[in-house]
Amino acid sequence: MDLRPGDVGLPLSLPGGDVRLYLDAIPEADQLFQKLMTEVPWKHEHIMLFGKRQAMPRLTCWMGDATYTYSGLTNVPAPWNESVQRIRDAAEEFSGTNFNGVLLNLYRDGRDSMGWHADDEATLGSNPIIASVNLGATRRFRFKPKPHHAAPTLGVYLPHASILVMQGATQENWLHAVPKSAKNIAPRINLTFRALKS
Ligand SMILES: O=C(O)CCC(=O)C(=O)O
Ligand SMILES: [Mn+2]
Repeated sequence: MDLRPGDVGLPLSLPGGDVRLYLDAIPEADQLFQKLMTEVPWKHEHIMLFGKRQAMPRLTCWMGDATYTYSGLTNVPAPWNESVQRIRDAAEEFSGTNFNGVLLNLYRDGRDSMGWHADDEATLGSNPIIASVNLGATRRFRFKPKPHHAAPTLGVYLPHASILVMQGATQENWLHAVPKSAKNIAPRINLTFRALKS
């Protein structure tokens, strides 16, 4: 069965959260992946961690209508790119919401990663809807309850052309991460579409 926009998606069992996975949700995903690899102005940013300046373990790009601050980094937006806009159309259809920005991450190989965090910046408002689009290599995505919630950790593999929609109180109750892998993993691009409040 193919899931269509408007379908519920495969719900993940996350108490106090609402997460759904849609498979094969991006038309022409192979081509779009290749285009994003070359067309996006990828940057290798540095952040301050425990008082030390450290290179982020991935390449990033913020695209959207407004400046976005996360992890102490103020990101001036790159202009919308046509391929990203096509992916945004699919993300909007499946999540039933409109987005005005997207954070793109390029995981060059298994050594690239993203640490535990929640997408809970004030500018996203309460109970934000985030549509996370996956292109390229499959990576393991993990959820961990915030300390006051005693629930098991959950891992899900996110394949090429899938969309993971996180909504409801997911960001309030859960952290998520993309761990490093010792395996030889090909590049992966993830796009998290967000709606910033003005
Ligand atoms: O790469 C991913 O699947 C997650 C990215 C993410 O959590 C973020 O950009 O906030
Ligand atoms: Mn996130």
